[in-house]
Amino acid sequence: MSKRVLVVMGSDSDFPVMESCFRMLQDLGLSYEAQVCSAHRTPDAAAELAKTARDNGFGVVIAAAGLAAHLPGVLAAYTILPVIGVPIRGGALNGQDALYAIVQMPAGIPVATVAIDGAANAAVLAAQILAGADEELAERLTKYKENLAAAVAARNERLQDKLKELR
Ligand code: RP5
Repeated sequence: MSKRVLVVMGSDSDFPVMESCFRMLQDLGLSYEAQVCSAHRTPDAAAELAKTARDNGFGVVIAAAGLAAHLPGVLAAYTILPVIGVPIRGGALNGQDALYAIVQMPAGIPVATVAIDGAANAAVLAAQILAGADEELAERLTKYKENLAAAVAARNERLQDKLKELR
């Protein structure tokens, strides 16, 4: 049994993007808890969540935020758990502000940053981290990657069929 995943979102307005993260966590058989908590609007609560995460049985933190997205970095400042940051698209800069805010962490406090709106990949990365101590999860991940490869093979076959029709 893997440790749980703590998912923290800067706002419930991040949910439409983060839905694919929750689905992927479920598909990979991981248990998770999710909270809305803001580095700017509720800084004390954010610190407390991160400080207590390890003792509460979490093995990885996923943090999603948009705009001046300091939430993942602030959580990372208060825990030794790996923190995965998800920059959320939006605002005048379309998520580039969130990407830079999350990825450009100072030495010693890393945040593993996925693509803008890369919510599903955050779940896969969390699973890959936890799979180091969970052989059943490692097998589920291996199967997941095999399915990805099979889907590419199927796409290639479809391409070859289309090319035959052109000739
Ligand atoms: C960030 O500001 C949140 O993560 C969200 O992406 C963005 C806007 O938040 P709301 O104004 O919708 O609450 O902190």
